[in-house]
Amino acid sequence: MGKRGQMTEDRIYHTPQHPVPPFEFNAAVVNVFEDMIHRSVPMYAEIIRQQARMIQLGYHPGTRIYDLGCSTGNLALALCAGMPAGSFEMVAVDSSKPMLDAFARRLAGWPHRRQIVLRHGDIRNVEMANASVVAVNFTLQFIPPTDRDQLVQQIHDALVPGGMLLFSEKTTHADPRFADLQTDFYYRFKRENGYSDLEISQKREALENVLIPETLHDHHARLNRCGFTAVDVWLKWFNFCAWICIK
Ligand code: GEK
Repeated sequence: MGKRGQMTEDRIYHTPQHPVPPFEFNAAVVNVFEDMIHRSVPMYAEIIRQQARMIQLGYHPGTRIYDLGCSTGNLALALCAGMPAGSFEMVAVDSSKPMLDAFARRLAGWPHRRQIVLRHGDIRNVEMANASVVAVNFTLQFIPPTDRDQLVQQIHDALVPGGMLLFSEKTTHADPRFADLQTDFYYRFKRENGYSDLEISQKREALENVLIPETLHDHHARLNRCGFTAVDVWLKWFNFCAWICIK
């Protein structure tokens, strides 16, 4: 990951917009993505760092790692930093071309670049097989809820026995007392990271009906329905949650 000091600052919602358009992963977002994700996702760097370690433990030579909704490749670059060139194969998928272009530019300097295939497309249509690890970080939340079961089933079916799904999401809570507390602490986090109330409220409006969070209960029920028998929350920060699931 690049140094945060060198990142372009996210000022997308800095000035009033009427109306606020629905959020998209376009070139303007990609340009500020590093800054945006670190200032908007609590524990993001920790999630990527520990996932890279879990992948080092769980990866079997001859199998593949998939990163679905890979954005600009932070997980892949953490793996490059931790695993020797030639020691793993990864397929990284994203539907945003500007994200993949940025990923390709970052990868160019690494000796690992030929073992990471960047695929432009919708993760609902990607053919997957022989996976020892599938990572889906903060991306299932952008898939229409009615399509989520089928995608998680495809992931399960693509994993080899004992394979891992590493999964992170923004969640919600069925009990409004906890839901409100989580939202309150999340907005405090964003304010502490320099976002104004205007930026917070315009981003919330932009994500309405675009990012659709589910409860932990919904996620666990789906993971079980799709055949994952071992599911553990390894990190939770209010409404942000990261799981490890084993086939
Ligand atoms: C990270 N995992 O840095 N098919 C493919 N890609 C999609 C789809 C789809 N249907 N929908 C959204 N995306 C990353 C962070 S960001 C999360 C993930 C965030 C892509 C979208 O283009 C974007 O790159 C990514 O999923 C979500 O660890 O920015 O909040």
